Amino acid sequence: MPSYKLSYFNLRGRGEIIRYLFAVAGVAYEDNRITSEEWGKMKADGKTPFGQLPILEVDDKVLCQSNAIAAYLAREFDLAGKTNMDQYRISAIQAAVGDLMTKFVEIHFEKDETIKAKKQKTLSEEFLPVWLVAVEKIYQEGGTSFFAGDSITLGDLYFFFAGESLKGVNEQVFKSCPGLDGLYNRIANNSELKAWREKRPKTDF
Ligand SMILES: N[C@@H](CCC(=O)N[C@@H](CS)C(=O)NCC(=O)O)C(=O)O
Repeated sequence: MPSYKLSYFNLRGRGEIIRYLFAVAGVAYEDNRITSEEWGKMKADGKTPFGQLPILEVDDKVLCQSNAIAAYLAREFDLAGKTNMDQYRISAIQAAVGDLMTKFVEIHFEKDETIKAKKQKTLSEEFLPVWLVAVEKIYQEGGTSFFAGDSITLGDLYFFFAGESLKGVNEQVFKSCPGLDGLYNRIANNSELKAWREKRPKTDF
């Protein structure tokens, strides 16, 4: 087994999907949480290919881009689905979650309170209802207990990551999507993921 060192900020953010993979696979890694002072120096040193985090050091190789790192680890840990169609389904969920997170981040950093409220309203009344129906449909079409087969994969972890944020705003968010509601609870009950969520550092996002 190679040595793994994940460097990211003390946030869930773009690093958490990688931490979920290590947790579910039961693989040891260094969870290196960088302070803003350390980041200034690290960025200047040019160790990160895009001048951004996360990066994952696998022995002496530096991997970058969170989704690429997640896909790499999922394949290493047999959490990447079995078929081409499984991989499509995982990619579709990853992209859908990416779209949702982009909206969240945009709203979070909006300084004008009127624009912020307007963006929030558009998200909850227009974007999210369409998103939920589409994700529920992708799940139901699979006809299995997880997004891509009958065991947990990277697709489920992306969905769960988004679900945690959505539930932080509205605990009942999946009420009208019975498939997603059951799926969320099934993933939440994964014992390794549960253990990680209980012990991880508490951060706002
Ligand atoms: N596409 C990249 C985006 C990475 C990214 O935006 N990283 C942010 C934190 S979430 C960052 O490093 N910000 C600090 C900076 O740019 O100086 C990925 O998914 O890894």
